[in-house]
Amino acid sequence: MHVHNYEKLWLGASLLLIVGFISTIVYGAAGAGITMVNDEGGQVNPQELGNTSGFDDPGVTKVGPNEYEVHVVGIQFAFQPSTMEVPANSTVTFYVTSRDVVHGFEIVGTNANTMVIPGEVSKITVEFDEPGEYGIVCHEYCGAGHHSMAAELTVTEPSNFTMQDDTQTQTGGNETTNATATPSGGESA
Ligand SMILES: [Cu+2]
Repeated sequence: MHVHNYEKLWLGASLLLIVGFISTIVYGAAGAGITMVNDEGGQVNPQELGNTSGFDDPGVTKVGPNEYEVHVVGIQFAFQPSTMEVPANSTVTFYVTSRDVVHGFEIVGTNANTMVIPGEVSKITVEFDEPGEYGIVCHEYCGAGHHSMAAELTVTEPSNFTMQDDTQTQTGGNETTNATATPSGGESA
């Protein structure tokens, strides 16, 4: 069978396009440090979060030099805590779970993005190189107030970073650490 040269050219070009499309999908799924959230975070009883280590007092905990853990609970229609602060150039591991229905957890502008399922702990590790403000949104429709379900993450200059008081108590007692004032203040005297 005779195939015209012009037709061969088009066949070749369309094959190239198909290979190109497959490559972009493979790169998007496996390249650029992208990994799926798996079940490594473990399981919890959503009714017992108040008695579950980490989720009984959600927030930021220092676990090593430049290493932080953040426990977050999603509820209709908020994240606990609603504001978080970590220093730049640190490794931050988020443990996120839900008390009621399926929620989403996305740190806008990063590739940190997971479903939040009651009973499951979604574990994501993020490295923030630059100080900045990040919005955290719920991106799984969870009910009438879904659109208002958001939180805020502040990545501060490491030299300006001070752990908030309640987390200092967790990591080692507050007798020696109450001399430095936190920038937020918040006294109602
Ligand atoms: Cu939602």
